[in-house]
Amino acid sequence: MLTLFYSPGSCSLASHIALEEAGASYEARRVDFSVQQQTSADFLALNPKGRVPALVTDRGVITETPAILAFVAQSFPSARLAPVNDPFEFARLQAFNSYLCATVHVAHAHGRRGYRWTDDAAAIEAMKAKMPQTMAACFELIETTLLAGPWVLGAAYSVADAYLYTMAGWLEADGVDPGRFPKVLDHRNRMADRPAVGAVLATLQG
Ligand SMILES: N[C@@H](CCC(=O)N[C@@H](CS)C(=O)NCC(=O)O)C(=O)O
Repeated sequence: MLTLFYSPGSCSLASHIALEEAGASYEARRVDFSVQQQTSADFLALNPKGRVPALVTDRGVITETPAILAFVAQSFPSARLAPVNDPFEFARLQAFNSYLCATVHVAHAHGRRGYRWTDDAAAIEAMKAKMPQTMAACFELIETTLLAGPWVLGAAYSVADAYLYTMAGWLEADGVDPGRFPKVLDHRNRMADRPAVGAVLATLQG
């Protein structure tokens, strides 16, 4: 049995969708950010990083979205969520997921969590002001170069699609018009039609 610790609206959505697409048997447990549950002693004992997602497995806890996505894809090969037997294609998947994790997510975090990088109030405001521009630049690259189409890797759907869907869902709140990125928008709409995505979103609203 797997247990996913998540928070609605966060990057944990990608792991949640991947588990659902995999047909995994899992429990989803909400971490309540409104009461800073991610910094509670109980949660820090589970994930000392104080972040979601965290996936509890029978061999230990996995953190970091790209690691969780690769674990889910490799654990449920019949779901075909990654090119697990092709080292080059798997590296392409990891490169895309790493870009989302290390560059796009960090750009997004500058908008609301600037305190991670500085205590200077003016610098925090400057990071917040710059964030829509850096997010737009990231999505320009995704639109023109990284998103092969129709799915991230090309013809085959993969866990990278769940991850892109998650971050593309942040564009409006980040002050970026998704209409600037027709391929990304089309991808987002097709993702929303997938039964697994609908099932996860229904549980988050309930
Ligand atoms: N690199 C991590 C980032 C995890 C992360 O920053 N999660 C955010 C939600 S999107 C979080 O838990 N934030 C809580 C906080 O900063 O207190 C990953 O990709 O899983």
